[in-house]
Amino acid sequence: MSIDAATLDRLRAIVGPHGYLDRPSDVEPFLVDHRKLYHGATTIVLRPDSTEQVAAIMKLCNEARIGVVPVGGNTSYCGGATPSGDGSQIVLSLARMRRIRTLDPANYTMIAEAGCVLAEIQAAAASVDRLFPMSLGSEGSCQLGGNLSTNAGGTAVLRYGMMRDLVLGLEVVLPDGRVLDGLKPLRKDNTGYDLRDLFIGAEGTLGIITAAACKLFSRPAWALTAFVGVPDPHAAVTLLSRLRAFTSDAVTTFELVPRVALDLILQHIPATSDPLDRSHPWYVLLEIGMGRGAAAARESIEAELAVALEAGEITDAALAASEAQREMFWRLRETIPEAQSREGASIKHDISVTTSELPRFIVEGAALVARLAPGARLVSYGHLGDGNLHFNLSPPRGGNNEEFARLAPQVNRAVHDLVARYGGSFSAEHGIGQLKRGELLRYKNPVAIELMRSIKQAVDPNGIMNPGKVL
Ligand code: S2G
Ligand code: ZN
Repeated sequence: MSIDAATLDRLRAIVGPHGYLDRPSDVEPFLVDHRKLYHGATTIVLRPDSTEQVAAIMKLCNEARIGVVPVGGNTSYCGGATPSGDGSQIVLSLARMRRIRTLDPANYTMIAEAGCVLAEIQAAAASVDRLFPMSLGSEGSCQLGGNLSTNAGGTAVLRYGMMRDLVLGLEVVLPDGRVLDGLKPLRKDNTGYDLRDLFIGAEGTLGIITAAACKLFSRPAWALTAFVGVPDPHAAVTLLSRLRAFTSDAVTTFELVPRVALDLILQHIPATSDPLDRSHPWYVLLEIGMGRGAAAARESIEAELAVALEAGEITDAALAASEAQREMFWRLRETIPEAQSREGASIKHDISVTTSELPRFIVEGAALVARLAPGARLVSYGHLGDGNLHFNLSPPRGGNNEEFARLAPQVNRAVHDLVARYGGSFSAEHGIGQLKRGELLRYKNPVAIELMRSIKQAVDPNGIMNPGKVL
């Protein structure tokens, strides 16, 4: 069911000759998701360069009942920005809306448009000696609008929170074309329901985020970055508490890395090496950042790590002595997804439980997957400080990829059921998209589902916003 020619002409007229793609080769990249799980179809990718153009597009599509699939950098993990296969939907890319509208260092805020690549946002903040702390592997291509629509996490959540915590206000185009201007960069504005939070994490199913008032933070004058060996996740949790207490919560990053992940990286990622001279079962990449006034703290933190060594919480430690070494430590964490995909198929889980329960979950989860996928390698890594693990499996060494991948539904169900028994979440940071709609119905509180459905009906009564995603 394709879109009629007259409507397509009206859509092209709204954005102008540079504002759309309709040659198959130009459209192709928008039809497949980051993990290549889904392949859709569309006649046209619209690339508006203003909120007014987005509003006119939405008004027209709402009247014509045409589904609209918003897309940013297309780096999501759940197929949230891929159109259906029947060609009935249009794709709306925010990529041309990439202005930094205001920078206000004294107010520690900036207003930026949805198409800004995350790295551009970070650079704009740095240009006025401020920090926009969202940091994740895809920061060179993911866009602010997509980060907001998926409530992205990344590796600094422990100290600064997720996207939801980094934004003061949004500009959103509603399905009928009205513009919700909520861009006041105020930390305090208690005037009615918090409509901003409705759209953050909604994955484009309620409206199109076109700009955001972002919080900025002080840039740390120095960072202590360490890659430490730990005996087990329990010791890592104890170490985290020690360092949070010692630095009064200046721990920015605390990422758990199992030895099997390090082996995959050393095997698949060029120019990497093991920073420690012995092999350890588990590692933590940690980073602490402080200001000029706390320069002396660096030595006392290093002394505290020695105390942790005495206490058996760490078994060895490498402290970055240069920016190059710091980047090398980070590469050992950020390239895990790439190393895993080079190794073959992976059965993925993006789960969270309380940090205190996480070590016990890992032991129980490992026993579970050993039963269900004998010989598979458990690559359980990630944001320990957030209780968020990427509890991923790689095939047995030399195993058959297709045979292994066929185990995914059964393994996913068993792991998610275990997570539910721990009172955890089956999707900690990657959202629902189209991949996890079944899990949402299975695990989410039914009253929450009813309320989400009522909100969806109220805001998008014609169901044109990113159809088939989330609900
Ligand atoms: C991360 C990647 C997800 C995965 O923190 O690198 O979000 O399953 C992840 O590898
Ligand atoms: Zn992650």
